[in-house]
Amino acid sequence: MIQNKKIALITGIGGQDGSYLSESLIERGYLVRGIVRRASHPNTKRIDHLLTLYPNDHEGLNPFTLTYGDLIDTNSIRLALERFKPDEIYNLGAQSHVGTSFENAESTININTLGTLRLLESIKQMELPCRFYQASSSEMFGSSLPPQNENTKFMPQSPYGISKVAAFHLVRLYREAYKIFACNGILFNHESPRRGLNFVTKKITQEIAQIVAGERSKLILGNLDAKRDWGFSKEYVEAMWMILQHDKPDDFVIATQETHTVREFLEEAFSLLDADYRNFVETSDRYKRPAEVPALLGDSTKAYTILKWQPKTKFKELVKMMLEEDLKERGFTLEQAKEKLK
Ligand code: NAP
Ligand code: G4F
Repeated sequence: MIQNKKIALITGIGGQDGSYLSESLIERGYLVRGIVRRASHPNTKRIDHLLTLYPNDHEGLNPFTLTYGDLIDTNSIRLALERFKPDEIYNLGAQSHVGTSFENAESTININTLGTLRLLESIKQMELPCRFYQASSSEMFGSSLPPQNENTKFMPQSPYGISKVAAFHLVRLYREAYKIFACNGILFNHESPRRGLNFVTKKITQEIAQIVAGERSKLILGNLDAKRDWGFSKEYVEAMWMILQHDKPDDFVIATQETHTVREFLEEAFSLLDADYRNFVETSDRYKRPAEVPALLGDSTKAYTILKWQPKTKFKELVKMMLEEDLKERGFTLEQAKEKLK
């Protein structure tokens, strides 16, 4: 805490959620500090507007400051904790792509599980009086039947899911054994115009915009029958903050309580352009996974009852928001795009 200003440290600050959470915490008067990995090509596109507003040339009361670090590098984590002495830590850094985790299982577990352990151990050893948020995931429920809530059994179906289950239990253990204020937010899928390009929602809306712009003719996808509970990232990061403001550390499911197939996402997106997705979409085994999570549908009654958190943006609005944004980037409105696909 500096002059009554809370300090929040975010790992994965350059990701989809990290960027929205930074904006939200700065608005609340926090001093936001972030860990980014050194990259050969800039990986800060989603937070460049904040870097422009708050140049990284001084620290003190600067609302936004970054440092290089890596969840696989214990020393870099210790250094960041010693330098910033955060009141709240949001551990959002992860190898977050489920499909990639089948090919990069070892690094996924190193970053997602051991990275969480490195943070918790550092907090414990340094006796840092901070609150800790862990980005747990509905992917942990795997093949457990919907609806899923805090009492549903974890049956993970990917190295990513397993990495997050192990991290979930580390958080629970450090809470119980060492009295660290550590919480899990079990978030169901959440999307936005800032979503990474190789997640299915963004892939669909971006590639439709490319079709409209004449840059491609087809969209190639994997399993169209998987069901997901898709919400809006900007609203989900508010839940992260609320979880850490609660009077006791606990775990919460965050979801819209609606589920749709990938096919329904396609139907909705193409119907906004008066088009039939079947004329533009092909499937390929290349995008299918060795094991799949068939259906996710969250029951977030606990978050609603205790935190009073509830989502505003539902499926249709989310699809429209993402599609309009991708079309806009290419200079098209929905009406102009409709004409192009006729
Ligand atoms: P994202 O856009 O993929 O962001 C992940 C961030 O983690 C990126 O900034 C990435 O940096 C960073 N990162 C990766 N490896 C790292 C390492 N070794 N050290 C430090 N940082 C590292 O993911 P997101 O959608 O914002 O999700 C945020 C968190 O919530 C993740 O932990 C994810 O697993 C979890 N989650 C997401 C969802 C969802 O639907 N979005 C649902 C449940 C849980 P680079 O740019 O350098 O790669
Ligand atoms: O968009 P996805 O890659 O998200 P997935 O696997 O559900 O994981 C996301 O949500 C988790 C929460 O449950 C997070 F923890 C995780 O970090 C990530 O944010 O895939 C959604 C569905 C899957 O069933 C996948 O098989 O879409 C299916 N799919 C079909 N074709 C595709 C594709 N997924 C991708 N990425 N690319 C395709 O071409």
